[in-house]
Amino acid sequence: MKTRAFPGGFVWGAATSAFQIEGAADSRGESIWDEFCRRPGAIEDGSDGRRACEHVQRFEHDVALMRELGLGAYRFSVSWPRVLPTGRGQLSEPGLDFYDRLVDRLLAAGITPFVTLYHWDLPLALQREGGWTARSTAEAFVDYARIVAKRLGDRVRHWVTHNEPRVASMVGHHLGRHAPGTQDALGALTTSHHLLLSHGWAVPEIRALVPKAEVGITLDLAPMHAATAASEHQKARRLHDGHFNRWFLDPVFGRGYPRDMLRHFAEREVVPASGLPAVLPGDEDAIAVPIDFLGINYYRRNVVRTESFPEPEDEELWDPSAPLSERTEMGWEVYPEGLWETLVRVHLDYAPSALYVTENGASYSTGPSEDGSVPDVLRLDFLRTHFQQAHRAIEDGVPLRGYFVWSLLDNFEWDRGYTQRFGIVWVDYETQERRLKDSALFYRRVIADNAVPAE
Ligand code: IFM
Repeated sequence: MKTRAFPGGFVWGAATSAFQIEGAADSRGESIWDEFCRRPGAIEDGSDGRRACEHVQRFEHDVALMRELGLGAYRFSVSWPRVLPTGRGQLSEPGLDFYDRLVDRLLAAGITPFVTLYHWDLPLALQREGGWTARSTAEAFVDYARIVAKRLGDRVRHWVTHNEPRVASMVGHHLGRHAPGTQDALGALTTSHHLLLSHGWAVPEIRALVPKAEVGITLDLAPMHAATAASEHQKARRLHDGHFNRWFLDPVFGRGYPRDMLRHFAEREVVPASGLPAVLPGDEDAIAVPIDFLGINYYRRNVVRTESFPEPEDEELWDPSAPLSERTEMGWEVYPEGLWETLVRVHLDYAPSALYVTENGASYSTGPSEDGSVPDVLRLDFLRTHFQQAHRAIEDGVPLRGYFVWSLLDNFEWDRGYTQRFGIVWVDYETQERRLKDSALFYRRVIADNAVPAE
C-alpha cells in the first residue's frame, strides 16, 4: 500500500481532560462543572463527571492501553480543584501525588507527558469570587501553575497553559451552554482577556521552574467560509473569523486585540469606545510573551451566512448543505481540508516556531459488535483523511511537530453528557471495561509506520 511518511521524531499522541475522565470527585474540591451539572436541564442526559471513566482508579491500566497503542505522548489536564480544593491556599498532597504517579507511569512506559493546566474546571470557590471575570482569578492561576510546575517540572517538559479559551469564555459566559452558564457578552470578553493574561503571566513562571520547558497555549480554530460571494456574507465571514480566531491569535502573537472587532463590539455597545475595560496598560505585552509552540484543536469549518452578534449559536455556522452522512454525531461537518487550511493560515499569518494538533477527532457512537470488535469505520476514515491533510501541511512547510487524537477514551462530553463518544477506546460506563476500537488499531499502525495510507 502506498503511504505518506511523516518526518522522523513526529509525535503521535492522544488527549483527554481531567473532568471528562477522572471521576473520583470526592477526593477533590468542587469545580464550576460540578455545580453546572446540578443545574436542571444543563446536561443533555442529566449526567455529571463524578464517576466518568474512573481514570484516577484505573490510570495504570489506561497507561498500559496507551503503551499497547504505541503512543509517543499523552496530553492530559491537571484538575485545579484536585490540587487546590478551594483554588488557592491549602494544597492537597494526595491530589498532587496522583499526577506524580501518572507522570512516572507514563515515563516508565516511554510516553511523553504533555500537561494542560486549565481545561475548564475552575475551582468553585473562585467562581464565588467572580471567576474568570475577576482579575484575581488570573493571579490565582499563576500561583496554581507554579505549584504544578514545581512538582512535575523535573519530569514534564511540555506545558499547555489553557485549552480553548474561546470555549471557556464565549460558550461558558456568553452562550451559557457551558459552566458557569452565564449569558453576558461583556463578561465573556472580560473572561477571554483574563484567561489570556493568566497565560502570559504563567509562561515565564513555568520557564523559570522547568529546565528546558516548552510552553504553549491551545486554541480551537476553524476556517470561516462565506456561504456566498455576496458582500454581506463576506463581511460576516470576516467578523466571525475575528471573533472565533483572531480575537485569540492576534493578542497571543503580539498584535493586541483586533481593532475591527473592538470597533464592532463598541458599535453594538458591548464595550465602550475606549476599549475593553479589563485591559490594563502592559496586559497586551504580557499576553504576547513568546511561546514555544501553538496547539491547535481542529474539528470542523464554519460556513457563515449570518452576522448575528457576537457569537451565533453554533448551528448557524455549520454548513446546512452538508449531507448527514458527512457530519459526525455532534452535527459537525467532516471537512479534513480545513485542517490543512488552518495550519497553513496560522503558519503564514502568525509564524509560530512550532505547531501541534493538540486535538482532532470525531463523535460516533459505534459500539462493540458480536465478535467483540468495535468497527468504527467512520472515525477511522475521519482520522485517516485528517492525518493526510496534516501531512500535506508539513509538505507545504508548516512546522507541525505532533498530533494528538481526541480522545483516548470515550468520556463526558460537557453539555452533551455521555451521549457523544469521541474515544478511540470504547468505555462501558457501567463496568468500566475498555476496548480498542478499529480506529485505535488503525492508529497503532500509523504510529508504528510513522506514515498514513496515501489513499
Ligand atoms: O471534548 C472536547 C474537549 O474537551 C475540548 N475540545 C473539543 C472536544 C470535543 O467537543
